[in-house]
Amino acid sequence: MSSKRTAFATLLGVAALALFADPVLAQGYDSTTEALIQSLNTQLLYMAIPITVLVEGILIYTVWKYRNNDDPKPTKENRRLEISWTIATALVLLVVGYASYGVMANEYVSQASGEIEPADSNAVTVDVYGQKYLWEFNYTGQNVTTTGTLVLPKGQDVILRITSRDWLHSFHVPELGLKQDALPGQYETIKTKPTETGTYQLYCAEYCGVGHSKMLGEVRVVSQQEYQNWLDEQQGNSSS
Ligand SMILES: [Cu+2]
Repeated sequence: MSSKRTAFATLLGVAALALFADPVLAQGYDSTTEALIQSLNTQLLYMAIPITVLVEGILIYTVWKYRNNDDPKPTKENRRLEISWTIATALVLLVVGYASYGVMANEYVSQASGEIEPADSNAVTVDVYGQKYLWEFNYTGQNVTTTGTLVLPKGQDVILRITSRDWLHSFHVPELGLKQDALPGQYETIKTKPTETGTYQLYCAEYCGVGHSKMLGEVRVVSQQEYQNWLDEQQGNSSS
């Protein structure tokens, strides 16, 4: 019994650790969105590993112990054991639910679909159009439109309003933790904040026709100053 208790205590300890781990350790991540998703992934992994080891350990032990048993008997009722594993399971599920909700409900992970935030004046807002077989970016209020390359400033909130000009596409930048379907006739909103400069691959993640595999783009995250210069340059070009 005491070894079982130790196992359950270990499980609970891990659960408690996961509960108090900071979900927004943005260091080493390329965006707030990626930080949230990856840290949730890590927390769930740290919970799943001991559970897997425990279950597989009991399985292997049982198979080995009763390998020569020609007269198997059903398990007798063991109320303490049953109560223990019911409580342990409930706690594990509660922690998974709590940790997941904290991330899924975060504004950097789930924006209400179609919700527009013009009041969020600090954010860079870009309308993203998917079409066979390219991505177009329209910077709200800046009179700047680009194709294939999305330039964003580091350390500033970004709101992407994603839609499609023909049929289904999906805006997917794995390294920034961004993925959102592009649907004709409606806007889906992503909010994020890039935290590292760099160039990130953009894919279409919804099979959309013969050119699907070439429906690529690039997200370039640059410093605030570089972004401002780039914007001025684009505006200079478009007015000439
Ligand atoms: Cu596509």
